[in-house]
Amino acid sequence: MKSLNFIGLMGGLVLSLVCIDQTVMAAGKAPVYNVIEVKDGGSIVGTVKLDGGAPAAKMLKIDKDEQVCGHGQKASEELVINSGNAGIRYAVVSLDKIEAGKAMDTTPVTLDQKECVFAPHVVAVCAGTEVNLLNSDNIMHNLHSWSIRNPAFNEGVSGNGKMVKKFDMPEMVKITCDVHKWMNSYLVVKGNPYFAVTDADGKFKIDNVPVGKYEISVWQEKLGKKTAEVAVAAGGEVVADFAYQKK
Ligand SMILES: [Cu+2]
Repeated sequence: MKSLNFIGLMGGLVLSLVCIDQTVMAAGKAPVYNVIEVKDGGSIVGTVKLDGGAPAAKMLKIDKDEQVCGHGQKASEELVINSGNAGIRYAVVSLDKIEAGKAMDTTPVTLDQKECVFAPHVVAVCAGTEVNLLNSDNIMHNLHSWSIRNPAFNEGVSGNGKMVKKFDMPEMVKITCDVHKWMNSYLVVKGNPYFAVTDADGKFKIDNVPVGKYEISVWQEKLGKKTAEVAVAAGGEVVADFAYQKK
């Protein structure tokens, strides 16, 4: 019986490994993207809002390195709502299925750790971009990337130090500081250049889109994903607004 149990266990393990492998493979199925000259492309603009009133910001308890991080509490940036127009900041709007268009912009970007907060809270880049990971504080921070398709790292970064990492694979990467448990951010790596992170008014613009119909998606870390259809006309500007409902 023992050996049968053992065989059963091994079989289960093999099955689990196969399942994990298939999950990774499925996640790795990014559409191929071809760079073409975009003639008379159009733009997509819009606002991402929260209907039903803004909830009070979640407060983060600061209980370490208070001389740098501040005393008491900080407002979480997991859901930042503009009190004027209900716009949501740090939502990522993208055309994930587009197969051809403008060139990828791989200009390096910066993700800072400042006063014990990641700044900005959400960064979106094209695959192949180098990210300058700064520590602008004079205390030790850590950079822990919860990545699967890109090489994961979990390294300390000394006060006023810097680390450079390149992200070659499309993936949503949560990045945390394991020294200060309230610190987190999202680095969104995309396989094409048609994306934008909403600004403080919840607004976005995606430009130089080839004429055609597309699926457009928005992702927000607390509210999830929404998808719509959009038709881009030559030289035109089409509006794609999104509204989440307050939970
Ligand atoms: Cu930290």
